[in-house]
Amino acid sequence: SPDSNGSSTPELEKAGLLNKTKIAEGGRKLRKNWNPSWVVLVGNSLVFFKDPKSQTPSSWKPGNSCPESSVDLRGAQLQWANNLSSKKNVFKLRTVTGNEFLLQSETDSLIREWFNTIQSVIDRLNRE
Ligand code: I3S
Repeated sequence: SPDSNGSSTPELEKAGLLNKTKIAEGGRKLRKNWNPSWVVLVGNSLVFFKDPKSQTPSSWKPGNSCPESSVDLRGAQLQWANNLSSKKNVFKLRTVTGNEFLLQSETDSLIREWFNTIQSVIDRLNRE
């Protein structure tokens, strides 16, 4: 919806620290490289930031750091993927372009919240 500047600011749905690895690019398998990532769900996108050290969910503002990459959630698929890792609490996100990411947290409730929130955005986009 239009903000006070008259422009449209997408809603910040969620932000937090997750472990992330990209496992495919355009359908081509990649070698895993797990790293902590500051993950922000805003509008129709999941945005990944490096250097999450100084971040907290309440202090994060769009524009105060440079995104590493961004994922369009339209048509994306989400599934639990504990079969794809020795880590617990892993899910896989696959984009329409065939990019695949694993996201993980040691905290059960936290990863479930992320899964449900991302799925609800995907569902909303599927209804549009
Ligand atoms: O699925 P994989 O190949 O067993 O994944 C593990 C490896 O990628 C490993 O890296 P190297 O093979 O370069 O040493 C990573 O360090 C592990 O974290 C990967 O497995 P997990 O189970 O953590 O997703």
